Amino acid sequence: MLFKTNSFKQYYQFKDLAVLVFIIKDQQILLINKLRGLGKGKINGPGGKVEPHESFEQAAIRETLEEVHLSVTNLQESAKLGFFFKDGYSLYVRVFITTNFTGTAQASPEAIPFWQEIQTIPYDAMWQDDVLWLPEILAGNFVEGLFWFQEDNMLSHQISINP
Ligand code: 6U4
Repeated sequence: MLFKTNSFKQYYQFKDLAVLVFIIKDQQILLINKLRGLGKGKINGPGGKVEPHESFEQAAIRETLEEVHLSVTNLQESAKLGFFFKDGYSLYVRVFITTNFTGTAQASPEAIPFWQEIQTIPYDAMWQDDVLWLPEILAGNFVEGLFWFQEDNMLSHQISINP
């Protein structure tokens, strides 16, 4: 499948499609300790791969419910990210932000959720790219980014930030 990243005006092919969801409440953000899958052991937002015949938004709602038992609505698409790994794996991720949810965050076999002050997001425990784009989308900007990784190490990146 091919996707166009508008700012970079090139086509790329991705092995998998995925989503990330960041829920904001007052000055806090819902983060997870990821217990399995890609990025196991890191802190991230709820998310995961898009299933066949599912939209990105449907995947975002499903993954958030499965991983932290919260029902989210009014998802705002905030970033489109492409990740290319040296071993040939590639992942296209759409990132959503919302302030609308119901329920109480609860752990699952995939994630331990916790509320974190936005001012003290633990970027050192997250994927290396997160510090480049998460502050931007939290400030209301839209981000498109391409990132090249060797396992956990970011080798290079291109990023476009749009108000
Ligand atoms: P399985 O076990 O395949 O069902 P699933 O939850 O569907 O798991 P998972 O967790 O492997 O899929 O999906 C990948 C997740 O990792 C997505 O939420 C995006 C996230 N991710 C991968 N690379 C990332 C990176 N460099 N920066 C980032 N999130 C990344 O912030």
